[in-house]
Amino acid sequence: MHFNGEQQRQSIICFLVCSLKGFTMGELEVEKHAQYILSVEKRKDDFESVVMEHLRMNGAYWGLTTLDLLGKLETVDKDEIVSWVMSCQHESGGFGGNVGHDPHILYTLSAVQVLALLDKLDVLDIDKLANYIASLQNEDGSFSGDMWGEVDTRFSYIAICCLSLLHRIDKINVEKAVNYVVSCKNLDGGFGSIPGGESHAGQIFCCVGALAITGSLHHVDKDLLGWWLCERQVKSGGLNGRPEKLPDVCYSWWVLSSLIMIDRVHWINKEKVARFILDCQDKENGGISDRPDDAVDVFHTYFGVAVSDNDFSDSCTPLEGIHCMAMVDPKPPVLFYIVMELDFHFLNIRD
Ligand code: 3PZ
Ligand code: ZN
Repeated sequence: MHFNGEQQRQSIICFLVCSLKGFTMGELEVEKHAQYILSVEKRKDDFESVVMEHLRMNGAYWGLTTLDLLGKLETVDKDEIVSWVMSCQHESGGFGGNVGHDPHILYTLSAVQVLALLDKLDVLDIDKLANYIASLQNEDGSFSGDMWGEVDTRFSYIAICCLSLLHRIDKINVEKAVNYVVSCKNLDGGFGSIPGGESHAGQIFCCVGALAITGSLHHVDKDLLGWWLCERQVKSGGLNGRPEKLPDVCYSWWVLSSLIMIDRVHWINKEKVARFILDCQDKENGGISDRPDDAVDVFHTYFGVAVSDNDFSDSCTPLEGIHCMAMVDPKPPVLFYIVMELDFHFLNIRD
């Protein structure tokens, strides 16, 4: 499906109006969640921060993206963040999770996302970074996470997403990359981490995302996969990642964004998902947990806010419309890219 500029603009306006409608419902504790994120950043040496020490780059991405979604990005010192991010870059071109840590593709994507979010991609030596990512592609098209070689379709998505943000997708063998992801497709319509690996919502998000970016969604059996994904919704309204598992806020994201990419998100009860997420808020101190009454963390706060932002849009369906433009020239307007990291970053509204 193709949309002209006007339809594209209308989808976006519709989407924005819907998001605002969601916020004026006054149920998502916008102020408190922003305060929570800012407080985590300040408490550098308590337990939570020590656990997160080795993945501070991911944490920075989750936290900053949440602040941006909540309209509070102005409260941070952008130059300080940029210089910290750059101090995590290794001579190979890849980024570590913190200063002095070994580079890994997991942290490299977060670093690129943070810089894109702050509109500072120009501080990067883009070709050096793109060459680092390309060096992680294996002969069979798969990607390793770092020089030690663990292979996983998550890394295929990360590599493809990163290179697409950097406009350097041509640095890898896209055809082989796509074929490898397709070789991880299962009979249930889902995808695993390696060929024959069990289907899992997080892994499905990565594989469908990689195929969406490369314009290869025709490899997905949309009805079969859509059915499997819809079955992830449990009685409480929350979504799980695999059959028989408990619901978890972060799976709302993996499942819903996968459904959006295959145009089947209307198959799910979005109001019930929203209700579940709202029930996971710490209404006193801010933050969102994996399920009601658990401890909050930055990761689930990010996914909870991201899904709320998109899915309070109840009867309105601009998301699918926007996704249909996935194959348009991938120049990310950062605003949309952060709202929905995968689906909107292809949009080119700069005419
Ligand atoms: C969490 N990681 O391996 S982790 C993560 N999980 O680095 C971050 N839902 O214990 C936070 N589970 C919390 N703040 C959890 C990121 C995991 C995902 C664990 C989790 C989430 C249920 C059990 C893997 C992108 C990047 C990484 C992941 C997924 C997607 C943990 C446990 C694991 C990890 C970190 C902390 C507090 C936060
Ligand atoms: Zn979770």
